[in-house]
Amino acid sequence: MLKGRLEDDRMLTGRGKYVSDWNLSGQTYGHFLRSDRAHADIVSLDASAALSHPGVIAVFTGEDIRSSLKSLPCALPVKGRGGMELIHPGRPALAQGRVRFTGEPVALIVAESAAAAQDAADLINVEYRDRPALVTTAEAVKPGAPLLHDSVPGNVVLDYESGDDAGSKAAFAKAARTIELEVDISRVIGNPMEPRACLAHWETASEQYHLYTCTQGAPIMRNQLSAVLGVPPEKIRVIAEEVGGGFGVRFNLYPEYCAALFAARKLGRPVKWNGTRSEVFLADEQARGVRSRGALAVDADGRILAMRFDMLADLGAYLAPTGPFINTIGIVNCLSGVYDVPAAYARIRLALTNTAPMAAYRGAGRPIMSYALERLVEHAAHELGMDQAEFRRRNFIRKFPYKIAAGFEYDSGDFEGVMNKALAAADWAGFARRKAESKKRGKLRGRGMSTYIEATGAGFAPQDQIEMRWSADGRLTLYAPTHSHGQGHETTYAQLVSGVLGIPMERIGLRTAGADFYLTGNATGGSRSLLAVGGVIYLGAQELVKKGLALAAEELEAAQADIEFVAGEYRIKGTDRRISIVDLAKKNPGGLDLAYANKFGACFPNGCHIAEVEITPETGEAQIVSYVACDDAGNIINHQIVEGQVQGGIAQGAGQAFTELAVYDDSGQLLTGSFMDYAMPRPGDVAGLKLLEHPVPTKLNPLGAKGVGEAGVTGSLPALMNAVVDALRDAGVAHFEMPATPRRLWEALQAAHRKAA
Ligand code: MCN
Repeated sequence: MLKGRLEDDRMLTGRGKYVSDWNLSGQTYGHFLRSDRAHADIVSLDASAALSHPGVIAVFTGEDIRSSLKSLPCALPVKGRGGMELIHPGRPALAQGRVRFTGEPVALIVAESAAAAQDAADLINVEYRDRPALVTTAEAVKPGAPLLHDSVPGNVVLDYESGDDAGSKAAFAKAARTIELEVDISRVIGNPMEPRACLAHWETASEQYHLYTCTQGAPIMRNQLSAVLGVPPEKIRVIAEEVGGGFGVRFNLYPEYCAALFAARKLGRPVKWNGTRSEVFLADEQARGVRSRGALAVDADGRILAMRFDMLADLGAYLAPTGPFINTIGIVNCLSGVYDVPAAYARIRLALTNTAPMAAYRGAGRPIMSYALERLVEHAAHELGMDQAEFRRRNFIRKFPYKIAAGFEYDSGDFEGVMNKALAAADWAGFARRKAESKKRGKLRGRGMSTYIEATGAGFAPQDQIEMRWSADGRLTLYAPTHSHGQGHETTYAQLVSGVLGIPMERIGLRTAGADFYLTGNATGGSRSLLAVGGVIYLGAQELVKKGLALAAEELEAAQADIEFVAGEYRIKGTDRRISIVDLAKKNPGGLDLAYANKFGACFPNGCHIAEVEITPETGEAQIVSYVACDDAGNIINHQIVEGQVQGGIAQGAGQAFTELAVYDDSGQLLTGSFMDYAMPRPGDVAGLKLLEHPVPTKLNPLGAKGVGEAGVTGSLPALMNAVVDALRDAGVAHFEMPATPRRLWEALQAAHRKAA
């Protein structure tokens, strides 16, 4: 077994190729002029001074692209309440007549150098007529609120519902107790290490668009670009090697890419654009931003009879391609969590505001559900005077398959087994003692749990295509649609293939987004890469062995039935005559290459996370003092990578719980537009994690694996905030919303103190 990952050496020694490392001959440089206001009409735009600036080649505006580029796409495979269709108001690559969020691209300046393009942007004179900005969903849905788009009445693009409305209402009517909790799932900014960038190129000979960019997967982005550019996806290549983080915000295409491709074709020269960190803050997709009112109906024995959620989701100023999906199906695919509750119902209104468009961020909807539900469940246990673990135990699903009210079917799980392991590791029974000990040191100690579940895997494309190709020196290259942006696919895919073909992992490479090959399938997202594409690769490798049998039979001059494949070699049974698969591939150039496709759908990883935090009342500082996560990710292929994924996910949950928050002021200016104001989690914030595995293999894919890339966030967000709320409860704080920054904690404690006095 390798130490570390195959890709580590390349990345750690600076040999990784990121977007800004690509250069094409004759390339130009782009810079985007962005709206400096949240909502305004564009009265006029004068680019003449910019055009005469030295080095400037062209300036493109919304009017220039109007007849050539279509709207960025967005669709939803389901309808809303009463058959309501999603209203897609359209989104131009460059603003047309009106700007709707601070940071929206207004013009693309193309010059011989990046500096010249940037300087010229200052010379463009845009006259705006301001309109009132709607910054919160509460304002946006108020009757009589001004409209962001004339085509969207009430600023609501979809009024969605899922589950059993009538059944849950009936159950509430006969419940012994009903318990409610309203929570705010705060708005966050993804912030991958590599800011967005692209190199756009029109290849005249092949009549193809080439887009070098940071992507989570070429096929999806190609399809989305096809809708904007009006050419078939086959005429587009999305090219990437290293991608410096994705976290969901590198899944979709962006307006800048469309404008750059338009300019490259128009000018007959490649256009390179390197975004800045400020542009990440302003114009990357943001996420979460959902207010949820939840209610549980409980019988006299503490059994949950029904649950209802009423959510209001912020989709920003325009629909990001996957924004509505994430805020509907992405939320309800685990409606009712790990609990046996047939009568569950959710209504979700998708509203527009004058803020950056919203879509996926690690978890893509599931952390919204897990946060709304697991905060509610823990609150209910407290209200009922029951131990949180006992309340959950009483309500766990125990029989599989289990169909939830939203229509999705959980295939497997052992929720009680998972929780028992976590309880033991967290020394659940010893909490009172630890709390008393903290109190002696003047600290408030709180404990929180979550028993989360999430859906991983479905994907939009009907199949995932892969290829395997041998080179003359006997190396094998895998081609896959899912792009790795930190998850270590090169290593785990190689592990799978090495296991079947018996060749060293180091002799297996991975390519996922190139100009010289074309695969259809799904991008990396929904933690599906291993279970779905890994599953296809695993079966593909077995197909390859079968394919080689015929060649081996010829080579060894034996009947296929007499040949066995063992440890990378075709052997005539009972003799010493053999040929390795590598030698066979070398002798038959192209003969052992393979194209294969298949699809494996959603399955449901789950886990129990238990957090303990200590708060220092004098300063409001909160610290995680104990964290146990027991996760069921089915069969694990690479334990080290999985541990890293869970750890990273927990760190992202901690970021949102304790430090991160995207804040717009009343006029729609982003106040948290840099790392000075937007605090990312730091390594020490999540030290000393105890990570446990409780694999319950799924039968839904050949690996028995469930996804894990997002599980850490889905579990940690509610567990951490439940712990914070628990610590505050003793100090008389009745309600507290994320993030638990020192200042917010201190203010909440002071307010409670004053109230008590
Ligand atoms: N794995 C495994 N055994 C399992 C499950 C997974 O060995 N039972 C391994 C896989 O082979 C893979 C890794 O764990 O190397 C994650 O696999 P998987 O759960 O399939 O998730 P994906 O690879 O599809 O990654 C997607 C997920 C998402 S959606 C986001 S967002 C995310 C994330 O993963 N963004 C990340 N993890 C990230 N990690 C880094 N470093 N950077 C990001 O941007």
